[in-house]
Amino acid sequence: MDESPHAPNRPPHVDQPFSLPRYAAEEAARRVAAFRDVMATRRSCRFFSDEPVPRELIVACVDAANLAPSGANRQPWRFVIVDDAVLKHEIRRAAEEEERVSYEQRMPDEWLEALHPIGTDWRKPFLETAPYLVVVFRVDWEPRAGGTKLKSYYAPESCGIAAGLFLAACTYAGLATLTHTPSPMGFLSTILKRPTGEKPFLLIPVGYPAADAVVPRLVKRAAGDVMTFNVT
Ligand code: IYR
Repeated sequence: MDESPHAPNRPPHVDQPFSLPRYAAEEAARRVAAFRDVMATRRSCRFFSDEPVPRELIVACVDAANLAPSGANRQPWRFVIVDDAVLKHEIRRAAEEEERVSYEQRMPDEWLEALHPIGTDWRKPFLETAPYLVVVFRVDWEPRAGGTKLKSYYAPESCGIAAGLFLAACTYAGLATLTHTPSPMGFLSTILKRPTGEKPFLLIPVGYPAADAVVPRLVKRAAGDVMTFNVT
């Protein structure tokens, strides 16, 4: 009998067969380029249409994001979808209160200068215009029976990957997104009544861009400038 070369590292319960579709090199390159072209349409949008978006579409995007790899497969993210006008209003009010202090007192000049090309300020009307505010919470631990805590591993990395997949899924569906980080974001835990083991990670307004939406003329660095093979 042939012994698999993997056998020594393979515990008996790791037994589900795994394979992937194999593409010819040209077909693989075409597929990547098509994905890249979809992602190139994504811009951080601050001007949303109030046109409604079906809830099923957001659910489908979360379903895709939820496939992200995570530390020990704990899936340490929760996606809280806000489409209630009263909650959106409360979130806008609280975010603008923090952002006003940040822009006027907390952010050093160097940071404000870095943001100047983006054109942001403390006003966040998109928090009420966008049909959805998707708030990603990072789960640091989950309460377990008997008062113990089930710990997450690599929660920030895991949430970052899940949020990235969510943005990609929205983009693929033709939905505009913004990665908004009102700071500090503790107010989201209060308003959305989240348990203590969860911390707000990212606030993502989602919807269609307004007909007159504009974005800054940003230039992305070429991939070759952010990549290197082996030692430089
Ligand atoms: N959180 C603030 C400031 C801000 C910070 C960075 I870094 C940005 O890329 C954009 C904005 C805000 O949302 O306005």
